[in-house]
Amino acid sequence: METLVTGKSYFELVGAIEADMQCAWEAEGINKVDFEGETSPKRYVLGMFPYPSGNAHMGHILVYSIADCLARLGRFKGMDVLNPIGWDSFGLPAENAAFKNAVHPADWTQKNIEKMRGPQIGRAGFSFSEGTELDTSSPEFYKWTQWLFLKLREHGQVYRANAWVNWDPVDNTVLANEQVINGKGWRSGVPIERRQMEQWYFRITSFAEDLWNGLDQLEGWSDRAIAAQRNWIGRSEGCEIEFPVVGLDDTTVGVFTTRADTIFGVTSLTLAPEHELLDKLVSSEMHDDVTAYVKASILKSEIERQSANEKSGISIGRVAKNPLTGEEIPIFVSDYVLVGYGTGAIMNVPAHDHRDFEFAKLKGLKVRTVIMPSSGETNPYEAFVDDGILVASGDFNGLSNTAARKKIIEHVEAMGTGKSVIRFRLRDWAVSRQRFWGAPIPMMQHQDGKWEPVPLSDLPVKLPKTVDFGAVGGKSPLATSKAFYETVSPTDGSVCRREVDTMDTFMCSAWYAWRFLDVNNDVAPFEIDKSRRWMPIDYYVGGLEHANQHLIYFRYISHFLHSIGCTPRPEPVLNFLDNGMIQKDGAKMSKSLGNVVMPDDIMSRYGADALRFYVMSDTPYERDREWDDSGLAGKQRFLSSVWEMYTSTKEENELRFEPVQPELIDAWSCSLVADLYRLATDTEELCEETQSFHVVVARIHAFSNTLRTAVGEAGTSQRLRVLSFVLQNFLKVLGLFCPHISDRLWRSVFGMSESLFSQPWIPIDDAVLQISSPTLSVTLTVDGKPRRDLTVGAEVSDDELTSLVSMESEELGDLFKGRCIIRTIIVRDKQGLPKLLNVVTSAE
Ligand code: ANZ
Repeated sequence: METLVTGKSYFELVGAIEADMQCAWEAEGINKVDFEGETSPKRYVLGMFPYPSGNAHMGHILVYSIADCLARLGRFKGMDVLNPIGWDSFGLPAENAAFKNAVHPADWTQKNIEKMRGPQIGRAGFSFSEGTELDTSSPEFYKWTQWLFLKLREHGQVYRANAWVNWDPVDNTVLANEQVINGKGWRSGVPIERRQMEQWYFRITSFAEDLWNGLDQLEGWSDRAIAAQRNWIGRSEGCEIEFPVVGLDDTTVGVFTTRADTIFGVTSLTLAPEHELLDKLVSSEMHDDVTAYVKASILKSEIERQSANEKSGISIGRVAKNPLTGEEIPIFVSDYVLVGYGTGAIMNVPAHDHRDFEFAKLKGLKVRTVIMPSSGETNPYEAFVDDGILVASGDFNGLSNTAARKKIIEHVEAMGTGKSVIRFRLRDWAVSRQRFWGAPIPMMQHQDGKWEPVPLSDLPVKLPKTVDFGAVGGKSPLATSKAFYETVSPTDGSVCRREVDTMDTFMCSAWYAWRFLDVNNDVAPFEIDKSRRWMPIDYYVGGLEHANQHLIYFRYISHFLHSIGCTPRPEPVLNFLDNGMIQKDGAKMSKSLGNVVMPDDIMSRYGADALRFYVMSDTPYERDREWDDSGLAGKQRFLSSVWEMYTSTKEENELRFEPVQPELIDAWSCSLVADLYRLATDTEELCEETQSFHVVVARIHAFSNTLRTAVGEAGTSQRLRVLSFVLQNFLKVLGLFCPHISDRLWRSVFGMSESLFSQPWIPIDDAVLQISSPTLSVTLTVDGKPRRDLTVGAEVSDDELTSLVSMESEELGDLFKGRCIIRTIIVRDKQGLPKLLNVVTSAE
């Protein structure tokens, strides 16, 4: 391995180089993690773990390339780095395959894991931490998923309720709200139906305020990721107001409104079809019609109901009283009012709400303007939804509507007929799934209906080997296994029936990050000390496509674990890197479109390094990008040229020096080394701070040109030492993206016995940077008159430049004596470099 195979090109050698290096890394254990280490800072990098479908795709390569770059950089910098991989291996495809091909989901899953671990993802040479792999469908993992269920229960986070649920008629299971996208199942893509069922729920809403406030701390998250979270949580400040029902003294209809300022414009109330008061309130004349209406609407999905072009609804034959005006208003039922939000009833203000306006048109209801636009003109054909001044609103006339909102809430509170409330769109998390391939819910039911938890000592509740996967009709296949569900209570020995539903598989990914810290722990899910040291995750990488749902659950579990002292911070992720999609012909790669480019095919043709370098180049990681074979070939040619440069430049032994900074004997040496240092410091900043990996790739290309020139110019043995130092260290930057070729050259060209990846980062000497940092001359003008030429670094920022000219400046302060600086203007040349700094002043 020490010597180079000469006479062969990089193209011929790449397969052997990559296989060889991967063997060496494994044998040398370079990806070990020091979990206990206390002296070095830690870095936890995590690429979202894959579902083992057996088909890795380019998205995986991108995600793990990003994670790998940050992990390797951390290791170079002496950090203890954790960069684990696992398998999100519960879920429906395994179960469907089991049904179709008569193979057990466990076997199907294991086969796929092997494929992905080996030729698909493994082949790419990512530096996954040794000994940290996990598999969520293994009893060693799901035992602790069950433990978490019981912990949540112990802390009042779990309850059972009979509620309206989203039913996926193809996957035959309930879905959580987050798993319904545009009215369709997130996996099956078919329209969701509504059913009423008994389910286990997690009280995620009890953390709604925390999850909302936590968003302010997520400085390392993209705006779009935060916006998606905000949208899910959906915080609204408003109030609940009680409307007395005429003729029923003891009954009021409570509505939730964010617009108390419009209360004088209310012309009707509307209940959701599932509203609990409906039966009591409906008049006998309207009973049959209302029942028929309710029946039809509850089958529709929420999205269908909310997005229907035509509003529908009928009167329930009952009247309520506006608590502020005493006016009597009719009550309706309509399916655009949702049962799970607010109180499930609304006050209609047609003049100021679009949906209410449409509804009023449909029902011939009054439209009463109570907010006047500043133009003083109202449009009778649409609702006016902006701010304005109150009219027709009694004592509140003349107030701005925002001021009136506060006053009216105070007023209804004082009357005892309402209160201000904060409402969230977020609903509790329905976690029961009527499926086999998930973690069994560790609960059992007594014959009298009471539920009892499985004791911790009896975990895991294991999935049985044999069940009837063909069982349908909304029941879990576990209901066909007597051996599974028949049990006895550990408390009183009576016959019980185990819960046959399994947990939503999002539960596994909601806590897997902690298990990676301690995968072999068989007495606890993880040691709290490890969580204290390693959480939060420093860089979490993954696509946002389905991650929104995952991130809500992940954050919830993290907040919960924090509340019981198991993790150091409520928020689990410091920097979240949501990568864009790799597309082909403008569309997402998918089997049905026949445009899939398989990573394993590509790697066997071009090598892993070229593929990894390619997916990180040209486009910022967060943007979607178009797959281009020629770009990939270009990257391989580049690596080949680097290979040629290193292997054919000099006799091997002429470059074999220790990687310590040699004496910088002349300007040539100084400038070459300074260029390397600039590359190194910029690489750190570009990877860690701004995650501009594509810029680093461009810098690597540029630097290789600098190197090529230097190779031609170096002559003396002293310069050769400098060159060798730079060539060696450049491999560390290249190695973040292309580890195989880099380590191969490191060992073979320079005769190193230890891996490149066990070396420290480039030893930057600031003095060298300063001596040879390129400078610029910028002319300072004060009120149009040229005053000085300032010498500044070429990469000076606007802020740095303007901060040079302050009254306090020792050097320049005199120029501004008795004057005030009003403005500074920077004029740049065509290349964008600063040329003039104009300062405008006025007398003090
Ligand atoms: C009267 C009103 C007047 C309203 C007006 C709006 C404008 P966000 O901001 O999303 O929280 N609403 C309340 N509960 C509802 C339910 N269960 N289903 C459908 N709509 C419901 O929206 C709050 C507003 O949505 C509430 O304020 C209510 O309509 C409606 F000029 O009350 B509003």
